[in-house]
Amino acid sequence: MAKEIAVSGVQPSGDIHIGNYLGAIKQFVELQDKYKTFFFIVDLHALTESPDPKKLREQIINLAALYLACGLDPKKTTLFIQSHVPAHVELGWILNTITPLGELQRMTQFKDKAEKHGVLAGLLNYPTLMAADILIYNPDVVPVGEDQVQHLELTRALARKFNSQYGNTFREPKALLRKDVARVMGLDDPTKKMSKSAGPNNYIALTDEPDVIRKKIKTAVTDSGSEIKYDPQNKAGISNLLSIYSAFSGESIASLEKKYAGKNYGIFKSDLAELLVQKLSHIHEKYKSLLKNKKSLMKILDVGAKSASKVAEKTMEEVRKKIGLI
Ligand code: AQP
Repeated sequence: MAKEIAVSGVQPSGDIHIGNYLGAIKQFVELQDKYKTFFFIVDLHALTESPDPKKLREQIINLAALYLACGLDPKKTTLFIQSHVPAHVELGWILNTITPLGELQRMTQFKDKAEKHGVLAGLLNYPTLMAADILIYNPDVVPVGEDQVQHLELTRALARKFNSQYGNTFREPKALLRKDVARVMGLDDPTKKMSKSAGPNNYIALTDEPDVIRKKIKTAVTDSGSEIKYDPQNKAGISNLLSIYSAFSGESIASLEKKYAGKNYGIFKSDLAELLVQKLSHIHEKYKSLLKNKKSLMKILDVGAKSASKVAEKTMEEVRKKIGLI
């Protein structure tokens, strides 16, 4: 039987953090053995945040190295840069023509980011390009963090609409969420999700040096109490740190609560920092070594783009026929 298909990506829009890792990249690595996988560097989406061109180029290569350092294997997965498969943009445009404006305007990410960057058409149309990124590979599942579920719902709605207007073409892919940590919260504001664009004190980057990790965990916001207890409503900060601890150690939250009963925040935070230093050091070392050979990274991405293009072109042939372009 043919393997099911999984598709997803990460934007090269800044330091990749433990939220991106736990919500997305860790799942990518787990899925590459079971599924036929397409994972990419979402560079066209990163343009919606007006990046410095030189920095963007660097972040694209850095993300490629990080994907590999986290355990993605180009022999098992198709790894590529979104803009190297131009069919994504063509399908994105076609999907724009069946997307109600109101649907785009009500997206939470658009509303949040429009406040920061002003109302740019690219920000508004982000979800239709994302729908194209996904549907062009006709996947069964899309591993994402919880923040992307709304966009995935729109993707499913667009697949349905296209199918009913032009005949059955796309599958409706399901979001694949991690049950334990679908949403990692910001260290400096645990009421909002951890985010690259929220500034370095908000997140632990996968490439942070040990002392930076220790300092960030030490200064992470906690509530005024002293009990190490999971209670996201009343103790958002400590609950977030417990979730992170549990995700990286594999220990349940209940057993961590027991382990730290009667101990203070300082001891808990110091143990968490050492855990993160230890778990991330392997990724960081591998990342630094991979970056020494950028040519070889680009080669992997080129091979990936060629292989992704074949699948994407096949879908586009069918789409062009269905809508009357050919
Ligand atoms: N805080 C989070 N918790 C769990 N998962 C998260 N993801 C992002 N933040 C968290 C997941 O990471 C994947 C890649 O995200 P992205 O780079 O495409 O963009 P994003 O969701 O907008 O991530 P950021 O970090 O907030 O970036 P900026 O600040 O540039 O917008 C997605 O699967 C996402 O769910």
